[in-house]
Amino acid sequence: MNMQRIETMTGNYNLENYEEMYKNFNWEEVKKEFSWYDSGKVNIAYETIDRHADNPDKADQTALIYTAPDREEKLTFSELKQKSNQFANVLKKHEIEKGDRVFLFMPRSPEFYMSFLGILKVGAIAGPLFEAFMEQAVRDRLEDSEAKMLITTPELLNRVPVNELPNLEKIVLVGDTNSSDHIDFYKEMEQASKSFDIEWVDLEDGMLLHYTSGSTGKPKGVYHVHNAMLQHYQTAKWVLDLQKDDVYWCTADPGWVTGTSYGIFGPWLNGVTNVIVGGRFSPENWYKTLQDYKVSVWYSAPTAFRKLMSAGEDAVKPFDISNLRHVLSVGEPLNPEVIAWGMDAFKLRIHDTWWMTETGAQLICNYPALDMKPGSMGKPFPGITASIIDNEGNELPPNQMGNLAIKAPWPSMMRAIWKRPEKYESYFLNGWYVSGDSAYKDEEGYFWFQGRLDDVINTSGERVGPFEVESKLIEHEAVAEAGVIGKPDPERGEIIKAFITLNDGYNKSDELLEDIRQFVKKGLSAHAAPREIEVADKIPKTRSGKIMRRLLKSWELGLPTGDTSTLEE
Ligand code: 6R9
Repeated sequence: MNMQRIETMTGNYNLENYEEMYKNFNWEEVKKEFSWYDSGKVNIAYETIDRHADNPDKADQTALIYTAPDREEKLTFSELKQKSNQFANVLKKHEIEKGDRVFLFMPRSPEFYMSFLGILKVGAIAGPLFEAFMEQAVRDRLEDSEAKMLITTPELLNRVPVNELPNLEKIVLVGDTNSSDHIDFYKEMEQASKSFDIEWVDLEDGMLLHYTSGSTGKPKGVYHVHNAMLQHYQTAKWVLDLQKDDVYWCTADPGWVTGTSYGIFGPWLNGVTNVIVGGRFSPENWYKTLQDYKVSVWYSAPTAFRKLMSAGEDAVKPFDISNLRHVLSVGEPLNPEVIAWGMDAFKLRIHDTWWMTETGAQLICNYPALDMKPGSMGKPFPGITASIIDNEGNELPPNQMGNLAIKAPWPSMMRAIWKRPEKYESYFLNGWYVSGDSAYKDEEGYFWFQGRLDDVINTSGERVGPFEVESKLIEHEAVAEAGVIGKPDPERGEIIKAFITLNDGYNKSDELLEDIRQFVKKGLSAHAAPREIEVADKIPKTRSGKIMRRLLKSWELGLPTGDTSTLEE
């Protein structure tokens, strides 16, 4: 197979001629697809669910298929409308109002989606959290957002420091509970009316806060508004290529932006049946899901594809996955060898897409009707101007590496970093949004990812800030100082490696290092716990006291150390 270029495969795609459309496209045209174009009344939850529920041709179509080892459930658009209305009524009863932050901390389940949509229907701002988060991670996010309500399960409640969060007035528990202090989800849902008057909001009103990591400071709240629907809708149509009879599966958790933009909005704005899988990953489960639900469009991540790849071709053979017609990837570089494996295993191309929590939706993509160059992220979505710029904000010619930047704004762009205007401003230069990724563009306009320019770690597609891990490490009684880096790993992309120095009286031992690892795992989350910990004599720092992670990385990889003039004595 020619791995330099894989030509487009035959099919009837929503976007037939990318180049043509790129020249002519205008976001204004997309607005006409929505009811608010005439009515002036906007709510993304209405466009996502109710619009289809109110359409006799679509009302009884399955919107959500939930499958987990112990549970299977299907909801039509009409049922999902009613359930989210009921939850919106529960929220109203408990005085949740427009603009309030309501967080969700629970596993994927039908209740998650009812709640999430209910939050949007009252005009409040939803904050989804990974179920894997431990106390510190939960606290940081609820504290910063000043969340008024949390929806969680009785099992997860013990990771919520309820008494230390003065703004957190109410807790909804989903599951068996005898608690009289908290709101019982099932009981209140039963009593709630199935009709609800949606809170109509402005396109620029907030709807979603996703916390994500940078290289410094605590995780930041990336703030998204209802207007993002324009891009969720259009990218799901042209990049995911969603069509009327598709069954779509996005493997991402809604704690990650992919799990909201393309696990909720993209598919449902396009009225497509959406498969949601709970429980743990195993190659057999995944192939069985593709087979049993006749999944036709599948959006996943390199780390998952690499796991399937290492399970071997025999793992896929027992399953009939012939309904699959379009496969996509996001979150980390998609290795050409994974694409080659996909051509073998599925007889399909895996389409890489590039975007970020801050960008709200896909920006640089491979399209079904466009030739693919394996290793390239593809070309900018119509209506998006992408470029490579230098540190002064000047555009660079083809094949020169620099900052991957996007002309601001675009419909789904974040509108703020919660309570940190200066942080928000720091993303922009000369009218460009600067991504923090380095890349180059070739003569044909394909973009090629090169790496992160900051110290953010990407492990199994999860974005982890070294500062958060370092802060946790030094809370351990044995740890004096810590520096954390991403170390290249064939399956996970990167793993987290920590360098630490020990306090007096502590000696290095396997038990101690394991204890430290567990400490981070229990405090933050499993994916933030360092896989490797190395005891060092000293952590290199600049004269101003900043940890020189770049130097740690060079040591680790045996590379030249470069400029060390700012290294402290
Ligand atoms: C949606 C999402 C964003 C960072 C981004 C980049 C990396 C994402 C990628 C990719 C290479 C791709 N990234 N997609 N790197 N190729 N196709 O991933 O959001 O969690 O905020 O991560 O992930 O470094 O800057 P988020």
